[in-house]
Amino acid sequence: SVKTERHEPRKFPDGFRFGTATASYQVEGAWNVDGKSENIWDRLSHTQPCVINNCDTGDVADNSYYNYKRDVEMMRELGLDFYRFSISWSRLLPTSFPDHINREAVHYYNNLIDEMLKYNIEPMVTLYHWDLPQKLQDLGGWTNPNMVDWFTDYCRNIFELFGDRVKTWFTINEPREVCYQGYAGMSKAPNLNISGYAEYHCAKNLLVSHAKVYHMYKNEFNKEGDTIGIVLSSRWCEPESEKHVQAAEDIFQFELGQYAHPIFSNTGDWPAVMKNNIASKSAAQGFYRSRLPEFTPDEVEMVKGSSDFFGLNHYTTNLVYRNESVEGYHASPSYYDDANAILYQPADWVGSYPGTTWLKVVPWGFHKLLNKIREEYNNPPVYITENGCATNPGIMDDSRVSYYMSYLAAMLDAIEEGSDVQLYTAWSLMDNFEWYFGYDDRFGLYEVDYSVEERTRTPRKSAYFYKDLLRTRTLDVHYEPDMSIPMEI
Ligand code: GBH
Repeated sequence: SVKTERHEPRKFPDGFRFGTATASYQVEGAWNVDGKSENIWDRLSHTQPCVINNCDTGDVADNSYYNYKRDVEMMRELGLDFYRFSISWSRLLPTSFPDHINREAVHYYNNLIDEMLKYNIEPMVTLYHWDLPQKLQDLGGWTNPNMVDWFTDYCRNIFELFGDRVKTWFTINEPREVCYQGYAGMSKAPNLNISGYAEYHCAKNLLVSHAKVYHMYKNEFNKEGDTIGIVLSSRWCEPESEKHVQAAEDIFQFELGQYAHPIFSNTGDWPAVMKNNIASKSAAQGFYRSRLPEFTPDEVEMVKGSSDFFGLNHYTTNLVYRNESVEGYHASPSYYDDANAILYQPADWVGSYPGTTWLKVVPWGFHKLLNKIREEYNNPPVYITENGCATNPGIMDDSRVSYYMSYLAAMLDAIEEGSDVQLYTAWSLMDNFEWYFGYDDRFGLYEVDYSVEERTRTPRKSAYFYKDLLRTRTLDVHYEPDMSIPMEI
């Protein structure tokens, strides 16, 4: 049983670190400034604008390209140990390739990094957070095996330019969202809708790309104390009842295991249930070979162990069941048909904000997920690289404060039971472009005013809470911030 209802103040382990995160397309703006070229989100938001709420775009976003000093000031107000941000490929390498390095982009990221270092805030860099150069998408994007070289070249440039000052690297943010939502589905750019096929090729190339970059870094750039790894997303999948335990296990292997098993298991390679299900479904559907591409033995070895930590983005939980009546029926290829499980959230589960329908507040799911990662993958060091929830605009975000309290408590429960969680990252420092949800869903500790050019940032109640949490290194679920005192550094 899972206990999250403890009321005494609880101290975080010594050396535990706290930060916040953002991503380039979600905050930078300046989409066509100083030589930046077009990426897949520019293309999507300009050519199919109204698939995004209010036809919003990231053209200006939080204008962090110009506001970076204020961003670092907020980090200082909060007392962050680190800040996780991503680099825009199409800004740094406008041709996509290393034949032209954009000096203005180098200048911007240098300024941001140096401003953080000046105040002892560690810059943590995500190399890829979804904004692929459009030109590479035209060449097939992550389904093209040449991406391995292209991504490696791009990362080599970043390591050469910023590696003297950055110690913590994230190769790819949420491969599952890249491949499933972008290639199989239609809820992220490039919006391909080729399920049961594209996502598996994307996944393979992406894992091999990640591993190549990992080994390049370790062999050529690594400094004392550096870590580099991948960021995986996972909801917790809870069986609807005893009868559906296997369905929940299968969906865990399809969703998280697809990326975690090749890297973190002892054997490497895809999870067995993926190989078996996709091979048999493919045969029944008339394919000459499995829709799941194979790794060569060398690739299995290269990918296995290629992450110094288990980067985890976690937000919510779903229930899972298997519909026995469709067993044996081979629908047209699709990822969830391959997985043979159905996910949903009961209507009476508490949400954080009505617009964000996918995000129900289920802290015990976080605890169970951390336990499962500990058991399944040999208790790896875990970095919580994102966690948070959305609210309406407004400063009094009590639901966010209680979300953070309950999820942090669940994390502490798992740590007490032996999970090696080493850092925690709140998503997000400030409101930003929330992909298909545009600027409707507000994830920020700071509110951003999109009606003014300055994109003024104002601390919410949750910012006061987070600041105090970081100061005391203690979780007190009865804490009430005193908002009459202005945020000070
Ligand atoms: C993260 O993804 C992203 O890394 C970050 O950029 C983003 O701003 C943040 O979350 C907040 O959304 O409609 O049921 O298919 C989180 C993982 C998984 C969340 C898919 C949205 C859609 C669920 N995402 N999910 S559903």
